[in-house]
Amino acid sequence: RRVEVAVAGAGPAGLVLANVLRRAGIEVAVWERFSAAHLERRARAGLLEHRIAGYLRAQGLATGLDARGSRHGWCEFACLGRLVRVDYRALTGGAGHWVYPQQELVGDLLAELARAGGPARLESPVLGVGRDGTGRPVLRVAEGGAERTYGCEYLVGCDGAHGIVAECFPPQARRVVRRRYPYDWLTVLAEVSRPVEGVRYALHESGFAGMMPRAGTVGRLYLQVPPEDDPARWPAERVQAELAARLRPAPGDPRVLRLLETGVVRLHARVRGRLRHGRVFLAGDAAHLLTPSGAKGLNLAVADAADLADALIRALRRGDPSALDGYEARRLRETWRMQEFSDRLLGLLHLPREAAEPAEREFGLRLRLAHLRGLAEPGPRAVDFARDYAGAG
Ligand code: RFL
Repeated sequence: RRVEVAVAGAGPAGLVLANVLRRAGIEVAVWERFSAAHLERRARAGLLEHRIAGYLRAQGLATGLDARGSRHGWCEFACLGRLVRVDYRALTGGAGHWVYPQQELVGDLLAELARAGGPARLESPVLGVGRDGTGRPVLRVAEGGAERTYGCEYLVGCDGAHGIVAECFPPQARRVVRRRYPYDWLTVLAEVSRPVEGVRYALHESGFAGMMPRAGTVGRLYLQVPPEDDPARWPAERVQAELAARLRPAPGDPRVLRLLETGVVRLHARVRGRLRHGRVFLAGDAAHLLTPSGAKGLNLAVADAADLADALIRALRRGDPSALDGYEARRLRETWRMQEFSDRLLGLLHLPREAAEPAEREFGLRLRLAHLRGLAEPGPRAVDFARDYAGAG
């Protein structure tokens, strides 16, 4: 059994890649370990950058986004009783976000792929990767209870942060650089009293809290907790009280009514040194992991897929591998740009661990408030931040 391009993982990266390749007439197959029901329930990201929405639209993959997504273009920072609003859509001349839950995008992309005649092979995990005598990748997959082998011209690992494709790289190409941040976030999906219209970041002496829009009256909330804290120490009432204390909703602001889902994000970031080994490529979270601070992970995953789709089409249809040869360098450059921004934003949102005394904590907050005010006033500093935040290049 053979396909031209084999894709491991039906997340946003794998599904965008497969859809675009199929539209170009390339024979592509996607293997995914979970069922459609599981993928369409898995709530994660929800903010799509302007350029990513534009790309999906240009590829004919934005019908659901255009029908059910909403636009969003400002964020605000609560600090020392002040609220500083950054209208990044205005500052960038129109580069706002689209609010559209990741699981709905994944559902749309699965449906589009099926419509294009090549449905994803769900509940079919990739078990291992090898090479044939010509150096072409060979996959071992479990399909319908049987183990099968497929050969391909190119294999792309879009199998997320714990994927196995990257593990087939030789040890020297498996190097990863990483940072563990000295805090974690409780992450909560909650029913809120009214739709969240913009992102709110709260800088507070007890720690950071955040609220991001999702569909309708569902919000994504974040609460800084000490690293490796036990989630059992955070019952719903404590989470709600702490969110209210840090976010300080004014009358008319969305209030948390009910917690729907609670988890912990261990805040770390990492980047793989190599995104390519021979005919095997990595894209999305399989290649790099960002903290959720700047809402970049999903966008970077789709941007990787867009770049790689274009490069594979050139290689397979025009016999020109030059774009594939530059893939790793282009994506690493972009990844580090996003990592730098996410790291900068985290530094702004969290007080340093050394600031233990109240006076030091207040000093840290006052510095941050001064900085935030600079981001809200028209000028080069504000425009730079807005462009980074909106992914406007
Ligand atoms: P995914 O979405 O993890 O998809 C990988 C897929 O591969 C499958 N898989 C396998 N399939 C077959 N065989 C195997 N051996 C396999 N191993 C794994 C998995 O089942 C899965 O379906 O990776 P992808 O496509 O690279 O997409 C990345 C994004 O999902 C991720 O970056 C974002 O969700 C990150 N993220 C956010 N990003 C944003 O841009 N904005 C946000 O607001 C935002 N919020 C978040 C987030 C991630 C969160 N998580 C994961 C904790 C909020 C949360 C809570």
